[in-house]
Formats: sequence, C-alpha cells, structure tokens
Amino acid sequence: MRPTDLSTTRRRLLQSLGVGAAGAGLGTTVGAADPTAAPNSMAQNSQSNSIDPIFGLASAEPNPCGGDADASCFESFPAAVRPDHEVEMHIGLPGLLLALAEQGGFSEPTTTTVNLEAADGDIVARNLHRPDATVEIETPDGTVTRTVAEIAELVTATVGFHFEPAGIHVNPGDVVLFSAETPDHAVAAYHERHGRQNRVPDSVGPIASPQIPVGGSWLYRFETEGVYDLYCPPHQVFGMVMRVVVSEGDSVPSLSVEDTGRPPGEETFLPDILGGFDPNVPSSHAALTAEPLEPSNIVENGTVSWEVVVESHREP
Ligand SMILES: [Cu+2]
Repeated sequence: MRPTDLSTTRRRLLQSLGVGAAGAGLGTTVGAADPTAAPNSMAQNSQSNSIDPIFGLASAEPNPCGGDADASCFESFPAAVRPDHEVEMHIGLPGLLLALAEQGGFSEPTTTTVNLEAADGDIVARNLHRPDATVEIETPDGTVTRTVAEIAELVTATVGFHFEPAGIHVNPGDVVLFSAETPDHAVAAYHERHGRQNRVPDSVGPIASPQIPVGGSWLYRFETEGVYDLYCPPHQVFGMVMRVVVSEGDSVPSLSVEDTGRPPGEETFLPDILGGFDPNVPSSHAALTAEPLEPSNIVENGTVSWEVVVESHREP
C-alpha cells in the first residue's frame, strides 16, 4: 500500500492523545535517523553494507519498496543487504471515525450497541439503537453525513495499528525489510533488556530499530532458528505485534517464552482514541496467542495477514 495521507484531523487527534509521543524514548543509541545527515545517509548505509545483529540497518531515504512496488524492488538494494521479504507498518484507523471521535462520538446507548455488533465483525443493523439516525461529521474536506449503521460498518472495518503480514516464515539468514507506510512506527523484540518477557530464541539480543520516518525502512537479518515475537514500541498498547518464525524447510521451532519482564499487554487502548468505539481488535497478548499466529500455521502458510488475526479474534 502507498503511504496514507493522514488527515489533519487524524493527526491532531493522535497528537492530542499522545499516541505519537510514546515512542520518543527509542532510538537515542541509533544515529541513522539524524536529519542533518540525511543527504548522505543512504550512501553511508550502502557503503557500510552490513546489518547489525541488534540494531539492523535503518534508512530515512525513500524506500524502493514503499507504496505499491512489486518484489523486483528488492533488486534496488545492495546485494549484501538485499531483502528476501517485506513487512509493512500501518495505521488502520478510518479518518472519518477519528473525526467523529474528535467531535464527541455518539451518545449512549448508541455507542454500546455499535460495539456489541462490531465485536463479532458482523453488523446486523436492526440490532443497533436507531440505525437510520444520521450524524454530521466535520472533515477537512467538508461536512459529511452518515447513518449509525454506516458508522457501525466503519468500526468493524477498523483493524488498527499493525504489521502486514503479522506472521511470516523465513529461512535462517533471510533479510526482512520493514517499510514504514505511516508515521511513528518502530520494531523491537520482546527481550528482557527491553524490560519484557524474552520471546526470542536463546542467545538473540535486544533487537531494536530506531523510530522509522514515513517512507523510510529498516532491514534485519534473522540468523538464528526459532520464534521471534516483535512489537512496535509506540503502538504495543494498541496490539501492534507480530511473529517471525525462522526455520529450514517445513520444520516448526517451538515458542520460547521466559518470564524476564512484562508480558505482552492484555488490554488494548484503541477505544480510548476512537471516542469509545471498540472495533474489538486483539491486544498484544490476544494477537500472539491467536491460532493464526501459531508457529505451525505461519510455517504452513508462509505469511499470515493481520486481518486474519483480527477475524479469528472476533469470531463469536
Ligand atoms: Cu506502530
């Protein structure tokens, strides 16, 4: 997908709620994103031709694989760091819903009935409170009118902050390109040195990217066989996690979880930035324990879409 133009409304809302601020602590030890170095950063990266086993290789330069590029975009990278796979980082929040949230959302009991219907992803309009009532929403492009039933459909269409795919199987030594299609994302492994449960193979360090600017990218080479659970530091509280399974052929490595720190969060704060609308998107914990992200399923399918994880979570 091409980078989404965030509406000013959405941007303002996310800023006012501090959604963007949570990532500020990351990246102080990783200098690649220094804006004064931007004109030379790609050249320096290309010359370094190496992917650090902890900090990977970041670039703020335009990502050859950004937007709708096909797999031939990998050829644009120097051979020594050429990616074998791509994972995109997205913010799946409809601008119209954010605009409605900003102007106060719905009164009760409408919000509650919308959330009850959205919980299983299947909106039955007659179950909503006054489904044909209309609401006017102020947007940067003018005022739009929507019915309660249409807003309910928007709520179920909301998949939130996510990696795409959310599950991926790679061979040992493969390079994964993480593409920032929207702002404010980063990648970190669940690791005790990040104050988390260890959810990476033994001997794997505290993998971390800097915060990646829109249109930029981060490369990481997965060398050690096993299961890697990753999160986006600013968006972990909204369920933005993913799983990389590294193995030869069809072998399925087992999950290794050590209680060395905080486990993946069991709560999602998505309703807090959606004016109380709850699209029932899985928390970090719910996503990482969902059936579609079981290592065997990831190996069998090669990749697992975030939407599949959301659908399985919403099943009644
Ligand atoms: Cu993110």
